[in-house]
Amino acid sequence: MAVHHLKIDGMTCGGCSGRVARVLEAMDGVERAEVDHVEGTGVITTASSVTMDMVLEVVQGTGFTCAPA
Ligand SMILES: [Cu+2]
Repeated sequence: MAVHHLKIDGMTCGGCSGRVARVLEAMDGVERAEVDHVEGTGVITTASSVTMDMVLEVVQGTGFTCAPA
Protein backbone atom coordinates (compact mmCIF):
# COMPACT_ATOMS: atom_id res chain seq x y z
CA MET A 1 0.00 0.00 0.00
CA ALA A 2 1.10 3.56 -0.71
CA VAL A 3 -0.22 6.96 0.31
CA HIS A 4 0.33 9.82 -2.14
CA HIS A 5 0.03 13.42 -0.94
CA LEU A 6 -0.79 15.96 -3.65
CA LYS A 7 -1.16 19.70 -3.98
CA ILE A 8 -3.98 20.38 -6.47
CA ASP A 9 -4.55 23.92 -7.80
CA GLY A 10 -7.63 25.41 -9.41
CA MET A 11 -10.48 23.65 -7.60
CA THR A 12 -13.21 26.12 -6.59
CA CYS A 13 -16.05 24.03 -5.17
CA GLY A 14 -17.18 20.60 -4.02
CA GLY A 15 -18.05 19.74 -7.62
CA CYS A 16 -14.40 20.11 -8.57
CA SER A 17 -13.07 18.00 -5.70
CA GLY A 18 -15.82 15.42 -6.21
CA ARG A 19 -14.91 15.08 -9.88
CA VAL A 20 -11.20 14.63 -9.12
CA ALA A 21 -11.99 12.05 -6.42
CA ARG A 22 -14.33 10.10 -8.71
CA VAL A 23 -11.78 9.94 -11.52
CA LEU A 24 -9.09 8.81 -9.08
CA GLU A 25 -11.32 6.17 -7.51
CA ALA A 26 -12.06 4.78 -10.98
CA MET A 27 -8.34 4.21 -11.51
CA ASP A 28 -7.00 0.65 -11.11
CA GLY A 29 -5.32 0.10 -7.76
CA VAL A 30 -6.77 3.17 -6.04
CA GLU A 31 -8.39 2.28 -2.73
CA ARG A 32 -9.32 5.71 -1.48
CA ALA A 33 -9.11 9.32 -2.69
CA GLU A 34 -9.71 12.23 -0.32
CA VAL A 35 -9.73 15.54 -2.17
CA ASP A 36 -10.24 18.93 -0.47
CA HIS A 37 -10.97 21.95 -2.67
CA VAL A 38 -10.57 24.42 0.25
CA GLU A 39 -7.08 23.22 1.12
CA GLY A 40 -6.23 22.29 -2.46
CA THR A 41 -4.97 18.90 -1.42
CA GLY A 42 -5.43 15.24 -2.18
CA VAL A 43 -4.53 12.15 -0.16
CA ILE A 44 -4.67 9.06 -2.35
CA THR A 45 -4.34 5.56 -0.91
CA THR A 46 -3.34 2.99 -3.52
CA ALA A 47 -1.84 -0.42 -4.10
CA SER A 48 1.97 -0.25 -4.08
CA SER A 49 1.96 -0.79 -7.86
CA VAL A 50 0.50 2.70 -8.37
CA THR A 51 3.17 5.42 -8.61
CA MET A 52 2.93 9.13 -7.88
CA ASP A 53 3.48 9.82 -11.60
CA MET A 54 0.41 7.72 -12.46
CA VAL A 55 -1.69 9.60 -9.91
CA LEU A 56 -0.47 12.99 -11.16
CA GLU A 57 -1.28 12.06 -14.76
CA VAL A 58 -4.87 11.14 -13.86
CA VAL A 59 -5.40 14.38 -11.90
CA GLN A 60 -3.91 16.46 -14.73
CA GLY A 61 -6.39 14.73 -17.07
CA THR A 62 -9.20 16.43 -15.12
CA GLY A 63 -7.74 19.85 -16.05
CA PHE A 64 -6.31 20.77 -12.67
CA THR A 65 -2.66 21.48 -11.97
CA CYS A 66 -1.05 19.22 -9.41
CA ALA A 67 2.27 18.35 -7.85
CA PRO A 68 3.57 16.06 -5.11
CA ALA A 69 3.00 17.69 -1.67
CU1 LIG B 1 -15.97 23.44 -8.78
